[in-house]
Amino acid sequence: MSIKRMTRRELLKYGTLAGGALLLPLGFDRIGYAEESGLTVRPFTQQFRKPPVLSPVRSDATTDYYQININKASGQVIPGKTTQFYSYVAPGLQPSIVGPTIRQRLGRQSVVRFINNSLGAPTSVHLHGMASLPQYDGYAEDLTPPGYYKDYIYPNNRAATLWYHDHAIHHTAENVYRGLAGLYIVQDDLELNLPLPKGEYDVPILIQDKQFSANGALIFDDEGEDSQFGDIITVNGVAWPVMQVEKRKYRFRILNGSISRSYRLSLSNGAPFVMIGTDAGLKTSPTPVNNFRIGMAERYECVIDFSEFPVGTQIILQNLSNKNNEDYANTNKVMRFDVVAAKGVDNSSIPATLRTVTPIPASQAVRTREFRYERSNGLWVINGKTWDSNRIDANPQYGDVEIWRLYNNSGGWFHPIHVHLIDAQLLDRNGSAPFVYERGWKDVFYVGENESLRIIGKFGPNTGLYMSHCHNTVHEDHDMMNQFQVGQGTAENNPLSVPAKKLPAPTL
Ligand SMILES: [Cu+2]
Repeated sequence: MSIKRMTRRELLKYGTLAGGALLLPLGFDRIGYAEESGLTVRPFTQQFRKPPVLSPVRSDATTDYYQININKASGQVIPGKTTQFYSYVAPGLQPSIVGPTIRQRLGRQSVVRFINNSLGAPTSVHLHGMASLPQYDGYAEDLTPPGYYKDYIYPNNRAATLWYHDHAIHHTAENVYRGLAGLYIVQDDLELNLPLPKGEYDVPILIQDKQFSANGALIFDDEGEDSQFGDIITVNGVAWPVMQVEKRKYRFRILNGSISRSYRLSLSNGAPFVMIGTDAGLKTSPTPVNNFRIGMAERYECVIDFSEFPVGTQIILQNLSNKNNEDYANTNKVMRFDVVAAKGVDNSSIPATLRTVTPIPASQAVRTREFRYERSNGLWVINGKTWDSNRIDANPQYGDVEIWRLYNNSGGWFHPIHVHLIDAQLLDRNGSAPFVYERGWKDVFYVGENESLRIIGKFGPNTGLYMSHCHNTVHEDHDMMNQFQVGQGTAENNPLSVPAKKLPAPTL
């Protein structure tokens, strides 16, 4: 821990003990790393950008083949500074702290070759939200060392906003933080035939908080395996960008790709978000809200209608913050929308019915399991246990519907819990109905302070071993992760059955 860091930690402690920010400089709740190191980063000075869409290397009747190199690289994340980061990058693309977006159609297969070229550390790639076979799910111990590659096969069996990110055992947080994350969007005919905003008006927003030293170096500091909070908010790899939006409707796919920070998003002019989707795709019907909470790895989709605002209006996407996040001077801001004239007529609309999400009644469950997420003796544990790849913590049979009760008895932390493989639904939180925007298919559930959630899901469509963990990836790494096995474990569904291969790779 650096002396600077200690200074900051002492300030945090002092601020808490003294009852708040009054002792700190005006307008500063806490001293962020940038301010402490003398780095000035002003919000809303950089242009918004979308990550580039990755083209396949080749395609055949059923499958699109992609190739992504995992490298160390550098580029501009904050104005005027060069930052070293990790990068998912492909030939012809500029290396970025956010990977390229893969866009796919339901039913087509993807083969994505991830090549660990020069990272200097082993990797594993998880496509979050995809029902991949265990050997392609990014199992934490299915590592690709430097000088190796692995071809991941994805069935594209759900139309949703997914993301691919590193999942290497004990190093997920740092690898994701340094840049190993990208969006993966699957669309089906049903969705494409809806009159929702499309094409350039369908925009991904990947939010991550980071911290930098004065020379622009990325600082990873998990505060003693607790959490990694940054004082600088990036969107698609750019600090506090400004996006020119036409006077019309936009669809946004919002992903919280942060390590430990959750957000409560709102618009500075009070305009609503019309919520249309959850982690695993469209909801049954749109619901307007003035703000919503998004935990790490959660995805929410919404439509914002800018047609009601005059050209020149500036609207800040704000973060109202949630409990147990470290707030700094500008972590209450995410990005800004500047309204410009529409280029044409907006023919898009938000239909009253998006798709059918049939609720699973609790009565369908064949059993209930309980998982307690706790801090114990300096470790993050589930039911008192840390990760052990030799232990199976639950063994639902193929097709079983189960209720999982997720407990967080602490007031000091929140835990967004991710269950691999399945999509599930939130039945209730502390006995109350879920928030309207959570009502749909999800794979991450925000287990807040002193909360008990009941989620319900059907185990399939694959058998084998899968992980479940807190998506505060610092917690996950140390070691709030366990695993379940659907049905029988076989040689075929073993997550270690298709190991990475040594380079050079044959032509894809
Ligand atoms: Cu956690």
